[in-house]
Amino acid sequence: MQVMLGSMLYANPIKVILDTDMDSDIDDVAALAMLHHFADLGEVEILATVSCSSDRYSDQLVHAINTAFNRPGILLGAARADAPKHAWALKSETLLKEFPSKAKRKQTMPAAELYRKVLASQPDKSVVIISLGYLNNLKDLLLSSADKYSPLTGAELVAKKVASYYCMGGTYPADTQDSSIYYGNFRPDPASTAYVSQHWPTRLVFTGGGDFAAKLKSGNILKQLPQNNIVRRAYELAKGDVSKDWSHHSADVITVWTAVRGTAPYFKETTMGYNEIDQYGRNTWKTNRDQPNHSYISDLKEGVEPEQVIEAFDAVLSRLSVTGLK
Ligand SMILES: [Ca+2]
Repeated sequence: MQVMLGSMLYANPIKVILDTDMDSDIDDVAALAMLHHFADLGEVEILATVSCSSDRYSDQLVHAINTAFNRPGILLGAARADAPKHAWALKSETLLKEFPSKAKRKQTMPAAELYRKVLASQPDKSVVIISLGYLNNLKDLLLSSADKYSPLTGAELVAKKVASYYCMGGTYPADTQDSSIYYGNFRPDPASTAYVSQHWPTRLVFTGGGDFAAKLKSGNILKQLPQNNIVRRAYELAKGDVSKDWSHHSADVITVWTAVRGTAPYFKETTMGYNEIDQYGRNTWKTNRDQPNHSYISDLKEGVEPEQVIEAFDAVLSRLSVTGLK
């Protein structure tokens, strides 16, 4: 019933390509699962899923999650071997052992090539790109040349086919932390971060991490799901048994939510100014001039309490039990 209702409400699902560092943190798992749930509701069509991490399990785990949500055929893009990678809370190897994908993985393509193949096949100004990790693939895409898929350069192809790009990364109004920090989405590859930020030719909405994402902790509700749910298991492996608090920052969840459902009624979007990236990958939101395609989401609307947003996120996560079973 939900699916039918969703399909009726969303006659034109948003066409999404998701780019994720499925290597270190569990909010990527929740965010990809949320995107699948929105696809179940008819709100989005997932065109492709892309890994920006060189971690050996990253694209495999993306495929395993796609399979758990009954979409094993989604095209996969892989990062270059010299791409950044991290290890932290996400227990990829264990998850892949426990949730082996029965569906054979379609051949994984280099990310920039897959972007070109998919974008070239879509209507103009129709695709929303969501990145939840490093920006290496998107720099490669912008700098790509004409190929069998399109006579356009990467930048021209993006300008023609992409409607908006939602980028999880940075803290707002400025990242003032020490220059030696390597983690996060912007710091591991500062050159790609700066290039994409400066040269992206369509609307580019940044969504913030740091304190903003940390005050919107979601996921504790996953305890209510069956034990064979891959999202629940990812949180359990990272957080411990059910006596522990499983709530976790929602950085990537915020990006997927706002890219699909927009800012209303919870989030404030700041449009005046632009994001400047320094040599260490630190961002500063500058207001000495406006760059019309840049905006950021890193505040709640006046009067909105974090608990309201957490409740909305958890309501979606609690419904993942209808799919996502091994
Ligand atoms: Ca991420």
